[in-house]
Amino acid sequence: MELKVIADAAGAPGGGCTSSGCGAGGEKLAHLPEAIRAKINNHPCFSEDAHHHYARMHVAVAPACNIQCHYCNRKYDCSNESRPGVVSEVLTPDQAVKKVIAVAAAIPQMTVLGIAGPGDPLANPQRTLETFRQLSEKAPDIKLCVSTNGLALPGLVDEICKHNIEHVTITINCVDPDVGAKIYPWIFWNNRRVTGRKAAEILIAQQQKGLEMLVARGVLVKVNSVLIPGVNAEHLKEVSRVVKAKGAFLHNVMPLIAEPEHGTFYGLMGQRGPTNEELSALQDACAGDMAMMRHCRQCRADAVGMLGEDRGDEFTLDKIAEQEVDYAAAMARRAEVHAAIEASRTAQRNQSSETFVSIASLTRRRPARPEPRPVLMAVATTGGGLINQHFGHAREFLVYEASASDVRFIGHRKVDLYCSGDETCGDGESVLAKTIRVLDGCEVVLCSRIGYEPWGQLEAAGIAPNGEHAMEPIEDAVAAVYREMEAAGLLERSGGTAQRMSA
Ligand code: CLF
Ligand code: SF4
Repeated sequence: MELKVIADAAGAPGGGCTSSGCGAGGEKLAHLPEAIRAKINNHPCFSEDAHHHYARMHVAVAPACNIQCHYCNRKYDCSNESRPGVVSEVLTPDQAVKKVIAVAAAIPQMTVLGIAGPGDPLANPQRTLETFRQLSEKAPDIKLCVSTNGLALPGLVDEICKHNIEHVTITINCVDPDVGAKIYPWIFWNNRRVTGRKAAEILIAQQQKGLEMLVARGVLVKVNSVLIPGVNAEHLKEVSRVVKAKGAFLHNVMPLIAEPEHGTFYGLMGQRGPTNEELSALQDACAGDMAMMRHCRQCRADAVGMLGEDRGDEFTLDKIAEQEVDYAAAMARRAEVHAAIEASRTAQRNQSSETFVSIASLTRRRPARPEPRPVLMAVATTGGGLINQHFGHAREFLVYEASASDVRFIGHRKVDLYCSGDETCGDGESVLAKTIRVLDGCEVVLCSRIGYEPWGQLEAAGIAPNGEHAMEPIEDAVAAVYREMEAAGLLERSGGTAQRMSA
């Protein structure tokens, strides 16, 4: 079991998929045909609601790539939808299958196995397809998912369908070769290197052909696009229009990650990534009636766990080497866990539908008054769709917008962890200050508990801490706080200046 180490010791593992997921919550999927709902109901990337309940994992079996993107340095892994970093272990298909079985038994809510790098999965077709082939036989209850830059896709569509892969992500950053020439310096095509505009032209044609072929075969396709300010920002609206017209199911616009220390072309030349506001505005502009993924965590090519968490260290090859899993027993246990999750989701949905009626009635109660203004609220959660995390333990916050008509998931904000336990809760003010900056624009933060010190600093920054809705469903709690704010007269529009709930 020799491991191929592709990272230097200083680097952190990296990688991720090229998928574009959907931001649709469970209640927003009702219009979809049953067959599609069944495909996405427990896929944490293709359904925003599912990501509160189900986990995914990646196996890094694909080291090579057939193109070069200006935002990628594979020493630091595929940054097209991952944090810059490195994968610590490149696995053989046999090793990957063993790892998947071990994770599936230990984390029954893991429903999807994705292959997403660290290079391009379809530039390593034997390794990728052999992994899928074995898993479709040995673990038929796991959904299979692959992401690709699309160059080799048309030639492999039949193989993909043969292995029962129902979810494919294509990273499409442009449909115009002149834009593409600024993103891709070269591709490897027909045994030679092609550069410049010609390279982009070939890549775009292959991506579009692959998209059409997959859609024709009923495979759900998500398109990922990396938002590169000044390069393809405006152009992504056209990308969204084109891929939607061709039948893509979801579009995931992700922010460029470019830092000099990653050694990428963009990182070294100082190309910046987008701000939260730029990303959000473009996602809104691309949305139309196409589902947008807003919950992508740009995860690593060897990520394990719920989106936003990484439990890969628990399942390194040395730790699982001696494990023998009875997968039939594991599958039965997994089915029980999934049934319990579904029962809980149904209960939450039923409760939420009452909540949304209630929110909608805000304006109807007093028709003479102007509609209350929307409010951004940050939420600390470990999953399950509940407010169940201590403020100081949160590595990220989900951000929701509450308005008179609904509660809408907007995205997530990553922060540094500053609290290492009850004894230290409240220490580490500089990280707390950073956290408060990250939450800029939010007026409320909902969590299960919060220490005295951060409470005071949040209030001083105009963000109201709220621990009164611990263990409640997120959207219900956000709606309840919104109603409280409305009742307290805090939601009136006053010349565009928002009144804050706290000082
Ligand atoms: Fe992986 Fe991608 Fe499949 Fe998901 S990730 S191959 S679709 S199972 Fe998901 Fe991660 Fe974002 Fe990708 S959060 S980087 S969208
Ligand atoms: Fe890197 Fe992925 Fe681009 Fe290949 S497709 S160069 S692995 S970002």
